[in-house]
Amino acid sequence: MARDPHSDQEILEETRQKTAKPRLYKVILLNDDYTTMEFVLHVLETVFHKAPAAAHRIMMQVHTGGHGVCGAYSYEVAETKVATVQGLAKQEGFPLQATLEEE
Ligand code: TYC
Repeated sequence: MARDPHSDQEILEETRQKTAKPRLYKVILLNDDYTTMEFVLHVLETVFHKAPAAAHRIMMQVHTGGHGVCGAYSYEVAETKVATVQGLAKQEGFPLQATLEEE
């Protein structure tokens, strides 16, 4: 006998399968020897909307530890922020690099 595609059981299964976890991606800033601290602070305040004290903390974390997290976003937003950082750095002639990591 064919199953009724509109039975209660069928509808409940469909509801569960459509619940996707929103995946977040960390934007990581990498250290280098040439980008100025001032420029990194500018990037953290303008691209990542950090207050001056938070920007300073993250910048020093990158400077002393090699890398630091700027924030976590949807894939599209994170990817756009990485591209924006690289575009600004290129404009100013700095080798500053940013990358993505799934949370
Ligand atoms: N290390 C750089 C300097 O001494 C500063 C710096 C900090 C560079 C953070 C990149 O992501 C960075 N001028």
